[in-house]
Amino acid sequence: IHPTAVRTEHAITVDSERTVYTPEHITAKFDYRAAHVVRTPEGQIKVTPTVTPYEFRTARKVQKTGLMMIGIGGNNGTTLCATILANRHNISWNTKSGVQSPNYIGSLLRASTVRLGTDPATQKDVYVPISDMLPMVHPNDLVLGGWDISGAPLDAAMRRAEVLDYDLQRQIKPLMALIKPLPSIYYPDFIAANQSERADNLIPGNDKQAHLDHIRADIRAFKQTNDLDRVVVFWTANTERYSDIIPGVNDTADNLLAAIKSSHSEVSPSTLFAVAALLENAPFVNGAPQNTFVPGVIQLAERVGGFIGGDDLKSGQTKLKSVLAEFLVNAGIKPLSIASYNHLGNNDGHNLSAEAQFKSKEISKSSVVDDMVDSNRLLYKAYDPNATKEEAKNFKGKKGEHPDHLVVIKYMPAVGDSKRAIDEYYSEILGGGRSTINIFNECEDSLLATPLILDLTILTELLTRVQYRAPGAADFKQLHPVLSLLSYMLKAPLVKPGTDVVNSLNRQRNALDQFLKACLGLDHQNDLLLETRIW
Ligand code: NAI
Ligand code: DG6
Repeated sequence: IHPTAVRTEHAITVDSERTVYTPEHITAKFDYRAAHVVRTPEGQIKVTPTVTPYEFRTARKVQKTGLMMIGIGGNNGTTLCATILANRHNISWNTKSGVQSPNYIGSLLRASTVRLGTDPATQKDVYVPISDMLPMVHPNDLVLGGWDISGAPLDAAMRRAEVLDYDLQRQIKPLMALIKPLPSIYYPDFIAANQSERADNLIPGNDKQAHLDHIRADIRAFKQTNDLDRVVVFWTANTERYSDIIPGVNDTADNLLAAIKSSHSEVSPSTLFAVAALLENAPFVNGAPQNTFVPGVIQLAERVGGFIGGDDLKSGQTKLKSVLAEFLVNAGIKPLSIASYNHLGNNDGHNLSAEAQFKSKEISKSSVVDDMVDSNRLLYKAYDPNATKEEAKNFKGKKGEHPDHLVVIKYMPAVGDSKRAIDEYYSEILGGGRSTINIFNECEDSLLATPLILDLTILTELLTRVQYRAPGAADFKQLHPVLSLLSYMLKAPLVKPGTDVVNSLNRQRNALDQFLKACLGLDHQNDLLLETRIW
């Protein structure tokens, strides 16, 4: 499905000798200010401010971009395609409460703003859409395609998903019918057995090398047929079970490529897609929780200079948790337990009703408070091998003291895509007191997830066009292959090996804002608001 034209507009210009515009690039000097913190043997903390001058260079031409989704026939895939088509063709629809126009609400890039600075005349803050910060793909311009083990064309798949209003489905049906999922790879062992009845659109055989070659050819053909500059490959298929990490099989890039050649049983479909994408110079994003990015994939990405991002879309319950847990810990309140239940009735819920697939989701949903707990050793004791039994009674192994954290997901067909999530935060307050916060959150799962897929795709395309030059370096370089700047939209962010994960939603958002500003040579506009504090 083709968009009509590729846009070129870009609204913001920075007026500074440190930011240079040419027809091809925006090049900006940026001083990265940080601090080195050292604990002396006497227990003192010594802080040394640091300033490192970097340069960022962003190619101005937005690439004509295709989005190839694995699982395009699922709830997310069909909702995303219908949303883009409705926006592109300006299709409004009747609902019981009136006429609804298409929009991109829920997209950080298309529906949220960033504070640029202050208007000197009015002293008022000036906010702009994030999408105006740098040239970015407009979602309406994405060329859509992908694979599904279910061969239903997207009009039928959309009906099966039961997400969109009838009147939208009715109008969009002819356009959706034009999108037919490409046959895909199905290794039944990796997803729930209850998915087998929809698996009717398969690449034949069991030869994993042949499967890899097939997927690579699909990506090349899609790129060529649609005359694309860039393809982003996106896993929005069923959650898989974790793959075992086996030395000699998936621990290095070479071992993984050899394991594919010998059709080793532990190479999952998602890992195979990731390898295919990397070998075709297509960034790969994992919207589900399984460990697609086995060490061999990360090494391959580093070797070929490809881009990867993941894992698992952070849409509702976990997004709220990454705000609330931080709020409590930063307020000096100590969560003792977090209990998260949800039930849902869509096909994702059906797949997650199997133990191994639930386990993958449980892991990604559980890791989200770890860094907040680690940040406050006043409230939570660090692991100490010499602690007494009494002192260590709340230790969760090497994690040290940590709140109890329970995640439960149940399949409830009747509620369809409308997920019900219940959370209890039980915390210690002053003098041994207790505070309990209960949250009941009801949301249409795929309507929250779809804008995240768009944001991840659009940011990924942008990040392929940004290069940096470190002090003293002769040339500009691309960013590290692991795109941790995508963390805001992801439950268990993949980060550069050896670096820490940041789960706090506020910090993730700040990092993104600051990065976009750095590309324009703007210092981060912080909340000091000095002019409002002084005479
Ligand atoms: P879904 O079950 O409706 O769609 C998944 C699609 O993947 C199905 O059409 C299925 O036939 C297809 N599929 C399975 N294995 C495949 C393979 N090897 N190759 C190609 N297609 C394959 O699920 P939904 O709701 O669209 O979610 C998709 C994924 O995103 C799930 O893994 C889910 O856990 C994850 N996710 C969803 C969120 C949401 O709010 N909807 C949020 C966070 C993550
Ligand atoms: C139930 O937890 C199904 C899941 O796929 C979630 O809907 C999805 O992962 C979104 O999770 P959260 O925690 O961000 O709402």
